[in-house]
Amino acid sequence: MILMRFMKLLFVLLFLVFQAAAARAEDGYRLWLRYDLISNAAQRASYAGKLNFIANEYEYPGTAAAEEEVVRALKGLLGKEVKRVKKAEQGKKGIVFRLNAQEEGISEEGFKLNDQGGNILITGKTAAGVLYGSFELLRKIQTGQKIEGITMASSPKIALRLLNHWDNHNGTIERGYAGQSLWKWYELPERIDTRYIDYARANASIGINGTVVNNVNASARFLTGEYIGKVKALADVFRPYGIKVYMSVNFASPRLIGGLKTADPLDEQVRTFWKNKVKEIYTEIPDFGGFLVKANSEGEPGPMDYNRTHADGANMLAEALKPYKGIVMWRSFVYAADPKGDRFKAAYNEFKPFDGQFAENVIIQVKNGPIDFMPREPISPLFGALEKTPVSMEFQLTQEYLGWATHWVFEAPLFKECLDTDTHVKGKGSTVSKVLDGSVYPYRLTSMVGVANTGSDRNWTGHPMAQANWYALGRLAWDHGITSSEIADEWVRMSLTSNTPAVESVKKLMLQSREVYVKYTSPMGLHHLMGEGHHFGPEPWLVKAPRPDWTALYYHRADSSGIGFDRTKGGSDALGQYAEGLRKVYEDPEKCPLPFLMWFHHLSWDHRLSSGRTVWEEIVNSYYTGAEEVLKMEEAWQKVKTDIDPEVHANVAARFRTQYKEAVWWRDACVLYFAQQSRKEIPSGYPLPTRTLEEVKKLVEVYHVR
Ligand code: GCW
Repeated sequence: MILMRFMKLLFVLLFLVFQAAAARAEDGYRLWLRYDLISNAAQRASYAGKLNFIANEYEYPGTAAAEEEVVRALKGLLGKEVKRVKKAEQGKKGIVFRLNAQEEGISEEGFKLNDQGGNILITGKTAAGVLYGSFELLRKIQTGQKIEGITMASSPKIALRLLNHWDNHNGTIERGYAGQSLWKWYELPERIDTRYIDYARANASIGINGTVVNNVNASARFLTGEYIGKVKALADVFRPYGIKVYMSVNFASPRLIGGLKTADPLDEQVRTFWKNKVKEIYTEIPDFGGFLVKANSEGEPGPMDYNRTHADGANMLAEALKPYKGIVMWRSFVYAADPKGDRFKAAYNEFKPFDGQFAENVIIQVKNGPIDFMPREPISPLFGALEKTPVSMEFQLTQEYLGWATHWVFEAPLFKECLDTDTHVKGKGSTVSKVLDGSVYPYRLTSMVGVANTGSDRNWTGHPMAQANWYALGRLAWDHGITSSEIADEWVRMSLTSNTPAVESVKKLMLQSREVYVKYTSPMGLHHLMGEGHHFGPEPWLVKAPRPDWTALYYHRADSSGIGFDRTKGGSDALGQYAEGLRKVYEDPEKCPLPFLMWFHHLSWDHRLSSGRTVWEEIVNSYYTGAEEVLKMEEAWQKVKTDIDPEVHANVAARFRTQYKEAVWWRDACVLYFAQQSRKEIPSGYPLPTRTLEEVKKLVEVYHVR
């Protein structure tokens, strides 16, 4: 009898434990759209009282996705089925959709949220506007904000808000650290993975309205009928979520798949090839967005192979796309191998002369910095330099140079640092944001893109915290005025916890994470110190590579006399590419902000800085404190353990251990190498590395990245 009772009790206990585990089990798949039951009963009841129905009187075309999302979200958050009705119910409160093409005060994709006699009215000029308004309302509920009396209008500041996937047809992802490609090309077009829908929902929730599905190092295969059919299948899934598809194209396609002998953009047959191709695409995908092109860069074909210009190439494609309102996104990431030159200057030099010569449906896509997604770069001088040609911002979400998927780097502060930089091209206040949104020059097209960090990993981004970078890109493309802290706040509340002290702790970690990474990898503006090819870990000693500007020495120029790249007038004069106001910020080594110093100046190791330390001391201090701060971050993470789902918590905790190990690797490598170059000792007070430089150099083999 007693045994029976005991067994029963044990059973009940086990059941409860399992249930609790199931309720909490979180693998990160749901991203920031978790929609778990609001745990505060009073708050839940308060929302529930205001959200009894969703009225969609005319079943406005295209609003089904929004309606389904609201129903699904409220079911989770409030634990109740919200009724779908035609007309607002008398005596009850609910949500009302309104689509009004004539609505004033918002743009095509904008929305209004208004409390109207207790009902929440979501107004859009288009179905996309209603969708974005719905997600905004849900975000307010997810983050515990008041919806009573709400009155707001919001329109995106940037028109084209895109992800760029560097996904290949064989399922691999260039610089992808979260598994294989999301796109299962071998299953398409017949089988639609439900994940494509969740991908679209996630994007729509942050306002992303386009996706380039394939790598800029493009296979011509994507332009075959077979692949156009596969891309069409994706386009059909994404359309209800306001997302257009775009493709990267290989400039040599007329030769590679068109049976022509040339891809010369001025050749009539080549032009006809592209016109026919574009027609074929639009027959399948009537709202196709356009082409992204990496031409004459890192071995990719381009118009210069035929002694033509970027403008010739871009305009030829633009002409083919124009009848369908398609666009060309032509990348400025070009740099000829010039051992005597400065790669910093290449893009500006190649594109500035063509300002005004590009067709009206061409936009030049520029990476945030002049080199290549380094942990910290000054802005590309092309921002503000092209007056008559629209310029787009390309950020990198995938952490190629930011520690892959094991280092926690919240990128919003990096994005904001760049967006808030004043180009001074039209006097004070001509920030990069204002250049991009067309308020400095009246650009016909505006765009901001992120190189995606998504992959087939269950949690999408490998590092669970890297989801926040995807989130940040969307939010900033919609409104570059939001702060990093606001973005972090929303994201943490929706993705991790609503317990305010824990939210604050995690936010703090997020907001410091990028600076910490910079400290232990690239202090004071040192750049391009990473391993060759794989771009992982430190290799400051790299002096030989297929191209001089792929070595580290090219950039840091460290020898016994000093360190840093002189880009002043006396050096490469890259600073001459900035407007005077910005040039002045960096030009004087005594006034140049320390985080950018080595980008612009070559200084002696003993040069005394505003911090009171010498250059050498500052560098050493940065590497040591950066690595130590990783440990402190890890400790702070342990303190929020009870507030975070155990699976996610353990995942991040484990990645911290890798991050620390690699931070110490960076520290030892750089400190030992620069000690050798400078012939200086590591100042007292810092523990000496326990290994020699030669030992550290071998570590890259241990990590199996070669
Ligand atoms: O950062 C470099 C990457 C390449 C990439 C290139 C580019 C897609 O190492 O992998 O190629 O930039 O942006 O084109």
